[in-house]
Amino acid sequence: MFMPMLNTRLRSTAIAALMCTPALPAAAEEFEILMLNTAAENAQHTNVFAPDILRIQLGDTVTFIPTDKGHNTASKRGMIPQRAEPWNSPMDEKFSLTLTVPGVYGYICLPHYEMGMVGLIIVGDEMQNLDAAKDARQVGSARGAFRDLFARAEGSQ
Ligand SMILES: [Cu+2]
Repeated sequence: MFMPMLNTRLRSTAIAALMCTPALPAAAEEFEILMLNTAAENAQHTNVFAPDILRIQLGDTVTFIPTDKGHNTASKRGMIPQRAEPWNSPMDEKFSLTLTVPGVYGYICLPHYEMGMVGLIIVGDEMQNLDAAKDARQVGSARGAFRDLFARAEGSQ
């Protein structure tokens, strides 16, 4: 007799607590980018970041994972928003970034940049520095690799 009443009361307390929760902005999320010797879906595609395009919200954290050896991650000069901090991670180490400036971030693997090991992180909904990032000077296979990433990023807006 007593127990069902208690349960009912607990349940309504929980519902009341849910209803009183103010609308907060979505909590910051965590993402991972793998540094790989070969792409999972195509063994011909060597030295890749996976995913090579990542869309996140302001304040989210991205961790680069050294799944395979011989890679790092570094922001590319001219390819990050003006107030954003550049980065250059140690080789073969896990490396986390919390991105708090909206825009496009172009980054590279230093040893494999000219072979086209590059990636894009898009923070927020507006790619305010897109034109500047597209105009950045590239060398070797990085030129085509970034062109492909920008085309895909703009195509999936
Ligand atoms: Cu690499």
